[in-house]
Amino acid sequence: VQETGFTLWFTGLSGSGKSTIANLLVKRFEEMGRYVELLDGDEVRLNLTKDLGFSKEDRDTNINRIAFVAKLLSRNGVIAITAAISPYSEARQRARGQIENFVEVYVSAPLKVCIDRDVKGLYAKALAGEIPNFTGVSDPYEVPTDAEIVVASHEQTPDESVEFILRRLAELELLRERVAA
Ligand code: ADX
Repeated sequence: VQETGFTLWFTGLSGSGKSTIANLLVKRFEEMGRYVELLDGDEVRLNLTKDLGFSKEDRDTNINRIAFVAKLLSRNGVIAITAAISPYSEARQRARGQIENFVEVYVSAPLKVCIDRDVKGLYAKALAGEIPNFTGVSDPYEVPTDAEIVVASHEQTPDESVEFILRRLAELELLRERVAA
């Protein structure tokens, strides 16, 4: 029996914790014996979308390509997890429209928290004007209004976010059994 595939579409500012939570989820799904593939923003940009920059047009193309791959995977029983900023709601809506079991996960963290974390040191550069069109600083981030799941990464640990997401997926009947917290 093939399991139900779905796409967990993470969205959130750079440094909000998308990749951290997504990587923990990959482990959990593997432990459940599921096929899972993570399309992480940075890794995708090194491969599938190496030709793209950060204009709105390029970001939209980036999202469209990720959505296409996620669609192919999840319709074959795989859990596809995407973790790109995906700042534009229209592009996210397009992805939602073409993927059957689409679950949007908004990792909400105030910009100030992401700036303070500055995991990659990019906010400092963006604030100094060294990186143009930086999301949250000099480029928009359109906050999701219809995300199935919202996790506040400044108010809970990554593990707590993971448990919350797994519970929500059980409620949405995308995971067969309820996972104990
Ligand atoms: S998206 O907008 O197209 O979804 P994506 O997640 O692939 O973005 O890439 C974002 C990552 O690229 C950031 O986490 C950061 O490491 C890096 N980056 C480089 N330049 C920018 C920029 N101008 N805006 C946002 N992120 C940038």
